[in-house]
Amino acid sequence: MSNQGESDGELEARLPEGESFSPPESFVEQANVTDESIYEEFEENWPECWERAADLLDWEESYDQVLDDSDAPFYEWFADGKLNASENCLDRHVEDGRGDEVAIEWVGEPTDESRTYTYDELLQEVNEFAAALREQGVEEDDVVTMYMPMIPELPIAMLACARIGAPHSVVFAGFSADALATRMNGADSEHLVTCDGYYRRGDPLNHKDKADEGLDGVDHDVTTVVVDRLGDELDHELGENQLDYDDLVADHEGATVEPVTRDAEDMLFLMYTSGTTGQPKGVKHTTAGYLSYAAWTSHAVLDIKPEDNYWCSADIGWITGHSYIVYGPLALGTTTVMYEGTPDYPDKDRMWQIVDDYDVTQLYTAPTAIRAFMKWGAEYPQQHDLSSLRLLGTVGEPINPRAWKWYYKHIGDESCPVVDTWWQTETGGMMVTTLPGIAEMKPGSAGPPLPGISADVVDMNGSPVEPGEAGYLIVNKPWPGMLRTLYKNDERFINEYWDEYSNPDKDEWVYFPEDGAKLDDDGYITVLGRVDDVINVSGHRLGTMELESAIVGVEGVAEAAVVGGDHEIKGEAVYAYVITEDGVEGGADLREQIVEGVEDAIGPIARPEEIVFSPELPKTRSGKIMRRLLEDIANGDELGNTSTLRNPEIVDDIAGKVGED
Ligand code: 6R9
Repeated sequence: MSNQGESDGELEARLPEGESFSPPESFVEQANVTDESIYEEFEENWPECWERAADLLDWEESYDQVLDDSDAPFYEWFADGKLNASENCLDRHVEDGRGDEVAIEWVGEPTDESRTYTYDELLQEVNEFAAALREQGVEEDDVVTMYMPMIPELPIAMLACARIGAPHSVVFAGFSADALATRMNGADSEHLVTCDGYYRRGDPLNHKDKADEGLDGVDHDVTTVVVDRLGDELDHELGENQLDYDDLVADHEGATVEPVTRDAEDMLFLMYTSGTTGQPKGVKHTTAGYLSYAAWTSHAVLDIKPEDNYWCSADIGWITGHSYIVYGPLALGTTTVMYEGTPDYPDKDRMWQIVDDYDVTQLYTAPTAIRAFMKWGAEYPQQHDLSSLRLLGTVGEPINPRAWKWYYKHIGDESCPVVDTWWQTETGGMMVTTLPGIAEMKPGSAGPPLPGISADVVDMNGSPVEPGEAGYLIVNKPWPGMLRTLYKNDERFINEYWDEYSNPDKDEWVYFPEDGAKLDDDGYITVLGRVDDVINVSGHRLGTMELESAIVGVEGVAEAAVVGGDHEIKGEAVYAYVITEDGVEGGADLREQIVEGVEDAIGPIARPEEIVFSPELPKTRSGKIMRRLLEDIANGDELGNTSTLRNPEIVDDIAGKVGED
């Protein structure tokens, strides 16, 4: 790579803040989208412009109308069109004669383990598993839950569900047994696909026990399929109503299942995400709107072409993995790389080893990972040939300019555009980012809204703010990939996303993503972070209410307040302020129990960075906990005015305890 001797300090001096970068010529020459007039074209032609996305799919029957807004905000897209998502991701590529091209390159955590699935092979296994699910009694519209790590059977199961019209609900494998039970109960899901275990930093990790524990908390009967990922490394037993994946697939060897004809607006999947209250939200995505939007953004932003070796390093248990490991890339017929393990196993160059081995052309990852790479040092990427890379992307949280520039230089060799993509579980796909073949890139600022997306930054009353001023991000026109509702909870759907800025009397509907943002003079949006009680830890959304209720559930805890504090690698980390019950000592034992309580309720990602015991929490006279103050304390910031507090004396006391343990 060039400029190897340059230190980060020198790089920063050369690339000062506020500077912008032009898309590299070599990239522009071959980009999928290069004509700037696309913005105008979409605006003038809205909503018909979205036919461009729909045209990326194969339809069994064409739709009558692009957008039906007669029952806003319950919008319908491409209504009355008919299609199948699995057919779009598999069969049509095989029919095009591309069956022997690679669909999935799976890289196991052990360095000697990998699997390659061509489109032919993937279609075959999806067919066999679809037949097995049917035989298990899975019917169209039954929700099938998947509680699986990054193994090929996860996308296979998702596509098998899509094939038979059964919506899936994937629960991140790192989530706890309780989290699994809550989601299965919430979705009335009677079917589960899980596995015995998987590798984490060289050790086999038992997953089946956690799944079984979760099943104990499910209030209805469930049939379970268990994938044997670890073989002899880990023994597991099958209980009642539990079947082995390999046996099932072998029983259906050679089976074919006709893809079920789905209506455009039929549910493709549910994905639970943390919200302001303790109960996670079941975000509902549909077949045509979601799939066309995932495919369109994969084409326009990730620049995916069939011959690419594209790699998104997210976990399929999150929306990023759904849209940009599975549905978008496979709909476009490319090769999608899937990695089981962590970036530092067996060593801190594993990611770059994979890029090198598989000639990865695009890499889509998270700022938290980039900050870790930065900390480990440029010598790790420098050990490998990364010249196959053509585009880099980030998602999940704001990226600081320093991390952006490091990524651009040390991974992209200053010859790959970096797309900083803002979007959410609810939006289905990317919303705000530069088009890599067109726009200038500004480190730290995601970019303008994509063509056809109408976003703005407003104040509390909904009036646009001046450039440079902080406000709230809003989206004031619908888009195909948007969530349709929260599962069986239309009322909460309206409350959570539409109440704040809409004007129902005038039939004006404004979507509120609950993020703060600012605009610059060129219309670029810098996303500042969540404005609700959600913490973004390593790009993962955690509700403070969920965390607090887990902590209060620990014996000896009377009250708890949780806030997000700045963290060098994770972006934000969990800070918990805890009041113990009378007579209970806040010490190492209780700390351990709290950590355990949080891991049991949510999962290890929610583990508190710091637990501070205090006799009281700072409260306003009306009794509200002053979270902002607790955030300042966590960050070691200067504390603002405390005169509105009922108990100002407590503040110094708490501040003195941070960093004590
Ligand atoms: C895709 C995904 C959504 C929240 C979102 C925002 C934050 C995502 C971002 C970003 C700044 C970016 N977020 N991308 N913030 N810049 N490029 O992450 O979905 O897990 O639902 O999280 O993540 O706060 O509201 P999800």
